[in-house]
Amino acid sequence: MIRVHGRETSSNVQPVMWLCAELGLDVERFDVGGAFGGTDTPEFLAMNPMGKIPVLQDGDLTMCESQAILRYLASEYGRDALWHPSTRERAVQDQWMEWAKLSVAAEFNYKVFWQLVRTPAATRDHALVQSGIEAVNVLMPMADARIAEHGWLGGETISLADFTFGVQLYRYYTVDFERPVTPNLDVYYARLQERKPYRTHAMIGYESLRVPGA
Ligand SMILES: N[C@@H](CCC(=O)N[C@@H](CS)C(=O)NCC(=O)O)C(=O)O
Repeated sequence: MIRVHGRETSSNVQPVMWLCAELGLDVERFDVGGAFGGTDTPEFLAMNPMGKIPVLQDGDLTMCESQAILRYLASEYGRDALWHPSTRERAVQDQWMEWAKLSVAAEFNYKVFWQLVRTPAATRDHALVQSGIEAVNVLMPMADARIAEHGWLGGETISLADFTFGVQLYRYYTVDFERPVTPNLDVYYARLQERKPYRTHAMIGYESLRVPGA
């Protein structure tokens, strides 16, 4: 039995839970982090000295960092296409997986979403929101073009790149701001929603994260 430590509202926990469900793995998840607390106990810090979620336990393996966890799970339990056995094919999947984290999540999640939902309007950094939106206006059309050409972000089949990227789309499409026109991305998001594991683990409401006055 795999154990995942982390609240379901965490955008770093969600891709891990979504992947576990897609792979049919038996998982027990523990509510840790945010309002649940528990990330500063000696027991938790022994698992992750950074005090961050998610933490994965699989037998005698304990690890953190969501991207590394996804790679581990796909390598250990995955179907080939998710994390391709060919180095060259995998390199492209990996590139887009990192792009989704280091560009899309950094700009959308940590600037737009964080400021609009997790920061009171009175202390909101409007310049930061604007810079995030400007970046999103470049990044999402890039994803749109990539999906139009290949069907999925990492290539012709669903891969880990789609887990890192796709998990951000529920927030992206539901937070109130003006989005660029991306017809192929819209269809891709609709396709993701046909997958039960995606609906269950990536479409998690975030009202419990909203701060008063946001
Ligand atoms: N690079 C790490 C980032 C982990 C991270 O920042 N997790 C956040 C939640 S999304 C966290 O632990 N925040 C403190 C908390 O929820 O209490 C990863 O990808 O796993």
